[in-house]
Amino acid sequence: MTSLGKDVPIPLYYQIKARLLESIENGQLKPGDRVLSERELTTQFGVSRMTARQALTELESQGYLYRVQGKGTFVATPKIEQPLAGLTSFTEDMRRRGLEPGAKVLAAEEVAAGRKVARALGCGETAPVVRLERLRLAGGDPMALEISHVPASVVPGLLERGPVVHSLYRILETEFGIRLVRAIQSLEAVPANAYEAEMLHVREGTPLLLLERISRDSQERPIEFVRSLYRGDRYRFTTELIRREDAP
Ligand code: 16G
Repeated sequence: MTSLGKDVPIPLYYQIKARLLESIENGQLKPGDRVLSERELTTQFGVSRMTARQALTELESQGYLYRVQGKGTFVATPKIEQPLAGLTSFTEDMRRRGLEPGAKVLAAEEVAAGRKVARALGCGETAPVVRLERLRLAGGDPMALEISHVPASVVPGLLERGPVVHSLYRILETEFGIRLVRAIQSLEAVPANAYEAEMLHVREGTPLLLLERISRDSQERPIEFVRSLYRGDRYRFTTELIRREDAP
C-alpha cells in the first residue's frame, strides 16, 4: 500500500480505511483473509496506534471486517444485496441466495392495534391484531428483527397452529387464501438499542436499516404492517431507477 498524504485535509485514519477498503473491493483482500493488525498498520503507515484502531473499528462496524479474539481481524463476506423492487418474503429472499432461512419466534400474541398500527392497517385502535415478533435467521445467523401486525379477523386461528418458524407469507396463501400483491415501504437508518444489538449480535449503536411495510391483497385490504430492522453491516438495498421520458 502506498504511503499516506500528510499534507491533505483528510484524516489519516480515513486514508488508511480507504486503502483497506480499496484492497477489499478490488479483490486483493478476500473474505476470510487476515488484514494488518493495529501494530502492523502503525509500522506500515507511521501512524499512532489510536489512528490504526479507528480505521479498523470503523470498517468493522460497517461490516467489512470482523475480529476474532486473540487471532486478528479478517475480511467479512460481502453484504447481502437486496433489490427493493419485488414484494418478496424473507424465506424467498434467503432461498434465492442459497441460504437456509429461519425464524425464532420471540412473541406471538393478540393485542389491540393501538394508534400507529390502526392507522397503517386502516382499523380501529381497539381492533384485535396478531402481533408477531420474530428474529429472522440466515444459515443460523441473525439478520433482521421483524414485528408484524396482521388484523386478527383475516387470520383466525393463526396463533393456535403453532409458532410461525417458517414463512408467514406461505401460511397466508395456503391456509388463509390471502395473496399479497402490493406494498408501500419506507427505509431509514436507526442505531441499534441494547435489546436489538443483543438479538442481532451487533454492538449497541450499530446502524440498522428500518423498513416499514404495509402490504395489501388483491382486494386492496391492508393485511400486514411490519417493522423490520435489518443489520446494516450485512445488508445493502438496491433499486432500479428509470428516467421518465418526460423528465425535465
Ligand atoms: C419480509 C417482510 C415482512 C414479512 C416477511 C415474510 C420486509 C421489510 N419484511 O421480511 O413484512 O413478514 O418477509 O417472510 O420486507 P416469511 O414469509 O419468510 O415469513
